Amino acid sequence: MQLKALMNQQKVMHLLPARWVLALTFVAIVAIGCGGTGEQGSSGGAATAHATDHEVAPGELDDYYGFFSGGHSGEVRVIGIPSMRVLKRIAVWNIDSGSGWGITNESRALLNDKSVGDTHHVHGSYVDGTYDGKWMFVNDKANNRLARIRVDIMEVDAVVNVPHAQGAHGVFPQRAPTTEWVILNSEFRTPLRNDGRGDMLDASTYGGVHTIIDAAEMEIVAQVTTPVNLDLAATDYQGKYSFATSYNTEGGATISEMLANDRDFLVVFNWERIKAALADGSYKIVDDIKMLDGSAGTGLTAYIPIPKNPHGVNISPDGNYAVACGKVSPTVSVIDLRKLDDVFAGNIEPRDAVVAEPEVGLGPLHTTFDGRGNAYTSLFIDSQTVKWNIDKAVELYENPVEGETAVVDRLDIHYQAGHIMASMAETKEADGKYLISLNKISKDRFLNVGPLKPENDQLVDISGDEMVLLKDEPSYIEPHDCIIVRRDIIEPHVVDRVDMEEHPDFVTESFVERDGNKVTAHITASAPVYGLQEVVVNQGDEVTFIVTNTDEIPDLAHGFAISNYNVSFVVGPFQTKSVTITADKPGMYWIYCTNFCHALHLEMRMRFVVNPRST
Ligand code: RUQ
Ligand code: CUA
Ligand code: CA
Repeated sequence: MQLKALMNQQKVMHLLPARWVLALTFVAIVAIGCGGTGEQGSSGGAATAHATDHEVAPGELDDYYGFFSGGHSGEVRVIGIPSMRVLKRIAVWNIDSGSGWGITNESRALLNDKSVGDTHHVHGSYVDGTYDGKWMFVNDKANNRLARIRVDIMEVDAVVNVPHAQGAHGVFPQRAPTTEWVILNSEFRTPLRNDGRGDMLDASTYGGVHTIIDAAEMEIVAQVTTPVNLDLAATDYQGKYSFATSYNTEGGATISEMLANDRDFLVVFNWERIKAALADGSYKIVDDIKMLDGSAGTGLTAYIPIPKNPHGVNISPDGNYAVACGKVSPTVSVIDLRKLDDVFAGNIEPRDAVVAEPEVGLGPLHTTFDGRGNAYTSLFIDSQTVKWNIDKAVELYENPVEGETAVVDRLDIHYQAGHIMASMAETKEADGKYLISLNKISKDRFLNVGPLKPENDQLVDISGDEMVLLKDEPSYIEPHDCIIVRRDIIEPHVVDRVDMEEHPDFVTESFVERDGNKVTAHITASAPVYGLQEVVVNQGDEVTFIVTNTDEIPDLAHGFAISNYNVSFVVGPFQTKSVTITADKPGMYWIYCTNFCHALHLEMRMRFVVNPRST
């Protein structure tokens, strides 16, 4: 192992619990023992000859949309690639004072009054193995939910709350023939009916949950339970199988327990058999949800042993292989999906589906693809992107040749890569142009902004034989993952205004109505005036403001903030949003437009008058 890798490892050691340090040191020793991981990382920046033109001049547009999860910021970001310009922040699980997400009635109904979330993985809906530009799906690991984003308006339109699951992490839509199902893994094993009964400290009773969600209805179809945990997720290109890595096959509740086994599992879920079990009623209904037992021997699942505490699982764009990263093993495991039918038929052992296990470096987490037969794996501990050839790895696994490796290039990254993603790599149209290494630590790459530093998303040109680092991009907490989608797939679907009638209470005439102590103000917003000049209510009234932006000009959004009443939201052209407050503070409060819309934007105001309760 190179010195740099060792140093990086030292740097990360103090971030990790002592027992993990021990385990990782063990892995490092093993790696040294078998002759290390080989080549030097290329410097990235030296070789520029084949760099594609990644500069996007002022006024020019990007070639790709990147959809990035925002980690515990709770949002999803839309980033132009290759410029890396942040184009939009889509509020998902967070409260956003800008858009009013989490403040309006419409968004609060979806969020169920929760205000935190942890987005890890964003994936688009598919037709025939490539994106159809309709939806994005994103998980919430903290509050165990799945959100659907409409690509046409880039806002969340549906949320599913997932019971029986904690650590709702890996998410993946069905890739073919179309996205009917979306699967969501629960990374944390829990008591399956977590209602406080039984010995809650007895981890042997816990299980993991593979939740199947109907993409169109956004309802839970079923949950398949496993004795092991289920971490990252993938689906195949045929609509036959879904996958989960499992690092806690020990059923442990502590780190040392979870690291006991040398091998854990890639768990495969057989959709045909799941559908058959649902059809013939072989499930239990728990809290209104159909729950299927996916333990070994039920036939619904296959458990493929792979080393050790595996993390990411990604499917090669030709649909032939699943690549699972070893995390605590310096290897990645390549599973030939064409052998899965034989595994389920009992013709071969699950482990026989593993057709390569190349040693790539320390801390392999995730893998992406260029569509030319190469895979790119992120190495957390080595702080590298390693490029390796899949066919070569399969060949060498069968016939090892002394001194030969499937690794073709290494690029040092800065620092500690988590996820990695190449352009269109999660589709059959992987084009091998750009790759983004989503690094956890930026260290000295940016101006110091205090104790909480940005992460570093690095853009890499992968169009040539050698990888070339193109740019560093600071990012706020904490993109785990992204997808990179060709512009021509997304752009035709994006609209400038919604259909006004989408909202049942859209406003074309402004007026106020009263029903007892409930007051509803229907208000149009059209630059530079609201449809009402004042709304007068009595202290204690429950007041609903429904605001429709009746301007149809693209770019012309209006805001609606109520002074001292903790209300602020924006409405895009033809959009309607509403908010309900209790008028508990007597006085006169200006309602004003927050979004600069007109030369007289500052004058776009109206008064909210709350008469004091007569005593
Ligand atoms: S998982 S890099 Cu959701 Cu690796 Cu974060
Ligand atoms: Cu409307 Cu500013
Ligand atoms: Ca383990």
